Amino acid sequence: MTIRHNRLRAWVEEIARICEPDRVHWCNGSREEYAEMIGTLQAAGSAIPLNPALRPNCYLFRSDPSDVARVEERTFICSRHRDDAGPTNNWADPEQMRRDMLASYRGCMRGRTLYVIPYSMGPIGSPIANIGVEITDSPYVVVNMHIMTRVGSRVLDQLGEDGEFVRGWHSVGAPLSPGQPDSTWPCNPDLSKKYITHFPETREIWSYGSGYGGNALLGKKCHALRIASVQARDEGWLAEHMLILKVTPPSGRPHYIAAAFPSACGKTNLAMLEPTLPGWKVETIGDDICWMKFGPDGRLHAINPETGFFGVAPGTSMRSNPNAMRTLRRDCIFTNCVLTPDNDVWWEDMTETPPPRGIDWQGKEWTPDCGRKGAHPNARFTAPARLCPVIAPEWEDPAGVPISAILFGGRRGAVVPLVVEARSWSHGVFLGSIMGSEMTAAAFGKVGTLRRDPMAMLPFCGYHIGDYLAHWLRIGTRTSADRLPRLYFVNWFRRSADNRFLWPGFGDNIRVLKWIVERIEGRANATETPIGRLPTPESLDTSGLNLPAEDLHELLRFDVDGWRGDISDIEKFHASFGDRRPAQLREELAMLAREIGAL
Ligand code: OXD
Ligand code: MN
Repeated sequence: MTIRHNRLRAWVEEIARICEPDRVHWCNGSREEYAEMIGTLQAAGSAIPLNPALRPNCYLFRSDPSDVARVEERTFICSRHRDDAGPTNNWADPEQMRRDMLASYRGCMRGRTLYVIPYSMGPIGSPIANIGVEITDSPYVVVNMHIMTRVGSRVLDQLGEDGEFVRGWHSVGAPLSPGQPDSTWPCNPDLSKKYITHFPETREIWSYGSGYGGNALLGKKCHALRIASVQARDEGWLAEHMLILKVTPPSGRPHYIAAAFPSACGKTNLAMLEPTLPGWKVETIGDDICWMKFGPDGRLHAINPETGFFGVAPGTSMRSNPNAMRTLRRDCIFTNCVLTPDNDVWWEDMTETPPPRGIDWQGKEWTPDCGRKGAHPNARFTAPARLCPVIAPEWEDPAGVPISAILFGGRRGAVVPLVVEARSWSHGVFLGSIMGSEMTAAAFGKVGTLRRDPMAMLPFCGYHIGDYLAHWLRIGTRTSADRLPRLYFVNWFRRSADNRFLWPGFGDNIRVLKWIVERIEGRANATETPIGRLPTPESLDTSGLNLPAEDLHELLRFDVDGWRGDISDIEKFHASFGDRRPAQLREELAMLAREIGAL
């Protein structure tokens, strides 16, 4: 392959000099390359082929037990000034970090191949898309990037001789000495040696020691969120942790909705929802990341920068997400799932009856009653988006889709009602800034405690969170109010006094989408409250649900005592932004506090 881009070629040569790989391979993105790479992984014992009669062209991988998820404590934003990383990121001095990481990178690819992956986030040539190049020594990363992004020669053509690109440098950090047998999941098992580092000013990502998910597939969280959020701030657009869906009412006029939820709150399920209301249709544009730019019509137009779904497997079932299950029938990669006796995959809650036995994610014999989970809670599928039976035909439209509404959601057992409409853009930004989730797994804090997660960007915003919210407020001044998406706060997880979920969720979330669409079209009623506009009970379609009136009342109740209890926590959280706390958010909070007598 001739590389016409001199800066790119020189960068790859420099990295090869430091990492000392045995070979360099430029990825062309072809199907043959994918097959060849899978062949290599199979020969190494890393890729376990699944039963071709049940799941053709699908493979299972098992990670090292030390390398199973994103590592937030080892994720760094190395901006020149500490203040630019803000209170929600780990900052490290860029020069010191470069020195430390260079010491790790020296010779780290010995015995391995260095792969160069040119990729496009977004349809190639779209004015909303952006190009990156990832260097990696992991063929597992290559095959996953093939599914998750647009890879190869087409991207190099688009880059031309001098195009700009985000530089991603990844190594699993496990050099091989001559004759040393490789492990099936090479990585550096020592957490203190893992680094997921971002240099926002120079648009660089340096990742070392982990081969898992967002740590290693650099197009996703590192590029499309942390680096892109900085590009978006500088250039006046939005790079967000949001799904994008298309909802079509019986009348036939579709709306496009984006929605931010923290990790593991059901974004993929909502993106592929199977509506329970007759005549309503939901199609998917994306399930995790949304880039939005103003179009010539003054509206925000969104693309899904990815081409695949890297979804959490446990909990995915024909009940929770039938369209995901249908997507997973062929050409997929599974990581850390159970291998069943008939060479298929399984995970907790996939079926009511588990397989009688299997091999668990650690490669050990497993039975449902052995006391251990078979799949790791963060087991994943990597699935091509084009295989989703409800992918919208326009999902790759380079112009993007015009967004009518943006939802902010979290997992709150109390306080936050089922749905509330913001009064204005700045009020909506306020609601987005206070969203959060009660922890269900100990991964990011104590179970049951509330982790505030503004716009679901807490682990993904590449700069100061106060500046990020100020950027959102500024976006609201860039066009006329009627061109901006309407903003909503949603909560599927509200519980009763006896701890039942009050809302059925899943396919019945269409009822909330219906109310939102009818609000946008000026056809649904709402009641003004200090936290925004709540549906009147009759305006929410609960037909056929058998939802007790008390439950509906509770779901749509403005819980004044609950909100009073939240005020000081919100104040503390916003105060942590220091002098970068936007004045408008201070005013929104003061107004809420005044109205509910919490001052
Ligand atoms: C993800 C996440 O993997 O948000 O999408 O953690
Ligand atoms: Mn995510």
